Amino acid sequence: MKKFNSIFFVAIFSLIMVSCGDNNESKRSGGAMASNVAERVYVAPGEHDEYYAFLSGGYSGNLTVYGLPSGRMLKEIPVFSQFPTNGYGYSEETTPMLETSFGFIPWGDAHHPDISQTNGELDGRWVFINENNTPRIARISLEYFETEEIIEIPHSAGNHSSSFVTENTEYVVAGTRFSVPYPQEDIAIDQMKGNFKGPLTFIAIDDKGGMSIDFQLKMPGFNYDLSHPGRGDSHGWFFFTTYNTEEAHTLQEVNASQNDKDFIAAVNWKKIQEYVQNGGGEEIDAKYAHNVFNHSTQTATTTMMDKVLTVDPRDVPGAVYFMPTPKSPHGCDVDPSGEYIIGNGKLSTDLTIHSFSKMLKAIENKEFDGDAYGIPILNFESTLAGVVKNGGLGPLHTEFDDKGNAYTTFFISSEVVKWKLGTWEVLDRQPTFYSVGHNMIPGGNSRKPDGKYMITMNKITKDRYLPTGPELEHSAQLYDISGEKMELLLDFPTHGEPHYAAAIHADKVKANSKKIYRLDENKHENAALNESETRVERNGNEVHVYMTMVRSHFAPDNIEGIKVGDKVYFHVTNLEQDFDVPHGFAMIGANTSELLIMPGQTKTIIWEPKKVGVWPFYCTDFCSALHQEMQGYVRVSGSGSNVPLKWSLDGD
Ligand code: RUQ
Ligand code: CUA
Repeated sequence: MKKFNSIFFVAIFSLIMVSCGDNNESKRSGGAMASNVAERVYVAPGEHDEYYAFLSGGYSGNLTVYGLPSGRMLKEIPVFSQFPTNGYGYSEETTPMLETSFGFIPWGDAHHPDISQTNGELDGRWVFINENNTPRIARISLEYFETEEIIEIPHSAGNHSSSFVTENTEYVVAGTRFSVPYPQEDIAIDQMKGNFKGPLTFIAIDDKGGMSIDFQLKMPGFNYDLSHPGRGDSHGWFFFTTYNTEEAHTLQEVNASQNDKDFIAAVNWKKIQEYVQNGGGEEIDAKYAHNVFNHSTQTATTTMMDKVLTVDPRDVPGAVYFMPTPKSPHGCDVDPSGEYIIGNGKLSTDLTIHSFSKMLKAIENKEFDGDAYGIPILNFESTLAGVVKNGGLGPLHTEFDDKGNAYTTFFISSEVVKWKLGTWEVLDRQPTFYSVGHNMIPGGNSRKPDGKYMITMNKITKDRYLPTGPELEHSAQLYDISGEKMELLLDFPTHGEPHYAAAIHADKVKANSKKIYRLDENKHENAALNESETRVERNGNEVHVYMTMVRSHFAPDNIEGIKVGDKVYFHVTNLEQDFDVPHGFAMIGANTSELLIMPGQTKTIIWEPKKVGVWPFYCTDFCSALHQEMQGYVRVSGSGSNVPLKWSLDGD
């Protein structure tokens, strides 16, 4: 019977994949319809898109910025992975951003971007995104479109039910997907049940965006898959889906699907906040990195933290409840009013919708069906608002528009289904190509969603584009959702695997977008702010080159007296103060990436010359008609040589 379940789903899945493939041919009709659709996504040359969309880069570790409706990729922002394009994670200034308690980690698996909010509306200050593998949360500035801060989440494993933001950006939440010993210890894996825990971490955000772990809630050892904050009346609560409440430690595809219902955990974080503000909780050891990029010194620093406050939910009565939710729910979505909490039971065809107001009543009336590890389980019927019947197969995620409709993705039946909040009737369904994971409506996780566009992020690309060998990029699709029926407008390839995205009207961001780094604000300790400050200094076998760049030369551009075995630091400052005039710096044989340096910015790389000779360096970014002339030489002598240290530009 156990085996039958998984075989059954594989069979359905393959059937559907085949039929999707067939459908696709007939969808490719051209003609008048197609040109009308094309106009609606067409952004003429020189025109700007209406929305910024931030797509998770998944296993690229990064965040990509797209314009909607055009689907044009505007930028890739490095977050958790080294990025040779601009030297992030390679330059001396940025390597601290990738420090962790496990040491330097050059890669991450990014999942759920979420935009900061004020009064339940997107405010366009920051994007937060979680790293799943080595649990971390990053904050990206929407002035610089750069990663400013990364905090590691201790005691967590598979940081997946993250990084969702409360209505006034009080907290960003990071929940563990894998239950683990808490704190970690050496224990037999089959001792999991009852011994492992599922910590949920609440990270406080200050008004400059600064992140600090306020507390960790020591929940039972279930898998916490996704989460969303309450809003409106339910502001102050946070909801998490769980699966593997069976606490199975092996063959989870079968063993974690035994219980008919898992839970949505409802967490009253305001109550816990009060509890810890009054001295509640216990400080325990925890080693985690907190990395902050300072825009004034243009340098990141790492602080290793060693304590975290842990709260046992049983010590805060009334703070945590479980709502039974059928069939291993994945997505956990809260509608714009804050009244409905939607559980997407991924092994089901139905959606379960809980009511926040009924939940409060059930709590008041103590309508419990026992408890799990001391946490009350609310009676299923008591919190149930309704069921969307036969939505599709394999529901994953739900987003909302501004007209009281919800849009749920179905992975197995490869479609997105529109249904009405309150009546639960299915209004429309459209195929996705293929096997959609998340969908996203701009503002969909806020009180004020936009009702114009939706994108779906699909897991399988197959035949949608020209074939590019076995490995394909994933794919997003843009739908017009302003009418009664959803209408597919556009396919566009994405980068990595986009788990979730967040989008915001461009007007809320573009005016604040920085154009340059101001030289008069450059407090980098190794900056040369004009050519007269350039120099080369030797300290033992360490050599520091303080260099500038401006169209179209380096100062200095000739350096002699470097020896094999030296460690040469190039501290390079771009003196330009015009928008969009970066210069690059690349040194032959350097065991690192180039530097791409923005106007007013200073960056550093290390070069350890290994061979005697005269070695060139050059600018990597075509910056002027004389870009090819933007180059220089370093003379490298033998390790015992006494060639004097000397540097020059045009003989000076
Ligand atoms: S997940 S396809 Cu990482 Cu958000 Cu649901
Ligand atoms: Cu500077 Cu090319």
